[in-house]
Amino acid sequence: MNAQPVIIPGARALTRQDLEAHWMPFSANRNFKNQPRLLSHAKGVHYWTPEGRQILDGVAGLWCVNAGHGRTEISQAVARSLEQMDFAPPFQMGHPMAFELANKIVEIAPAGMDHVFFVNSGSEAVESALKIALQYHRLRGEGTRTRFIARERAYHGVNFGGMSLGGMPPNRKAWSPVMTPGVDHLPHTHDLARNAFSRGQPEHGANLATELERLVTLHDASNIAAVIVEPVAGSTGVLVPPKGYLQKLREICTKHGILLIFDEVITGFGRVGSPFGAQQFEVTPDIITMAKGLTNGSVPMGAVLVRKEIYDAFMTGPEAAVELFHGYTYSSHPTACAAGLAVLDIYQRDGLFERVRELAPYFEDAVHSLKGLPGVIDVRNYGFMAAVEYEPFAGKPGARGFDTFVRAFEAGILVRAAGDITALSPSFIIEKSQIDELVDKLGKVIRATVV
Ligand code: PXG
Repeated sequence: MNAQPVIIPGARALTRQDLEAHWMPFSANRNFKNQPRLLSHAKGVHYWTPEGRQILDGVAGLWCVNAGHGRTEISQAVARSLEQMDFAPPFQMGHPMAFELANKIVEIAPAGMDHVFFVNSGSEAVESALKIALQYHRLRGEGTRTRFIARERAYHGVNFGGMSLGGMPPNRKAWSPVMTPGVDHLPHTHDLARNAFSRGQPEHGANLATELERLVTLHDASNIAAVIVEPVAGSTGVLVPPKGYLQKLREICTKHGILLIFDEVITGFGRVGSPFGAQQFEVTPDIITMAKGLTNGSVPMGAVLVRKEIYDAFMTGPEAAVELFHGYTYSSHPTACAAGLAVLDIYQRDGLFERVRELAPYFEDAVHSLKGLPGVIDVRNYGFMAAVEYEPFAGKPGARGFDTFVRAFEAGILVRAAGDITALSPSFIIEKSQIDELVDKLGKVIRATVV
């Protein structure tokens, strides 16, 4: 699995000019193009640069390559599927793999959540979930339920709905005038004063969920469609839910007829040790959004999983009428379905979600060994998610996190910067010795930081 890939001899190196046309997403374009960090091959838990330098992947690509890179079962399934049928129209037509994959997802889903709507990304999953929530209420004669409640420090993708629900200030700042109206934010749960260096779920903060009661009193439940949260907030630096917090949210939503949406784009497919965070935290939402690990990052795909009652509410009216005016050209694309089916097989056959549960305590001990290093103000973790938070450089928020990320790459490890936080989220096939290597190299980078 960790065999050296072939470095193509004589491959032309890209010049600065070659890098110009591609406007890179969520990237410091000029900084990158002046000092590029290119990847050309991947296998197992490693990437290689075009020059042949090996990089230990500490973030499963971008929280998505849960089963490790270069799985031939996936590439073969994708190749077969492309040969057999490159595309099938998803509207008013179907192909068997889409139904098979939906069934496979339902098999590992929380009980009672049994219908799947396919999309092509996490952002699209969120937009679709919001539309489904709005129309669900309308179909049941509760069309006044149009407001959404999200949370500070949330990330729900980049489209208009998800961006409006998100709680990342830079994302909100640029497009402030076009934010979806009728959105409120619960407080985030990050509490360094009381919870720093928590292992697993923090002790303090369940009461923050009762802020939802305040918003219900303010707006009246009859105006609120849904609450959306990531069970563990990922992009803003691994914010683990305090003990009892998600349960409280569920209770309040149920009491007021508000739908609870879990955005499991990161926490889905084993990252927290169960198929979904819903099972791990023993809280069943009404809707789950997913993407990333669904295809092991190999082919873009996302999905929305809903409770039976929600699907059933749509299955009324004339049988020949379209129930939900929503979908994408590439919803349930055969290539993505083939990848998804192969990936779910791997997760099951190799017991990869169980492996996360087994190795999580080892991973926890390893990351917490960074406590006490200069500038480290918190270490936190859950399942195969962890974060190390730093005292920011004076007057330069985010600079320390980015500097750590760049020097980590130079040291041979891929980590993710989220402000002044380093996030780790390895593939589930990582070995103990590789966890040691990852944390050891990160520790050396942290020690070498020049403040
Ligand atoms: N919801 C959640 C919870 C996510 O983490 C999205 C929605 C959007 O998914 P797409 O597929 O549209 O990107 C995400 C994506 C990071 C990082 O650095 C995380 C994501 C994307 C890019 C960077 O943590 N998560």
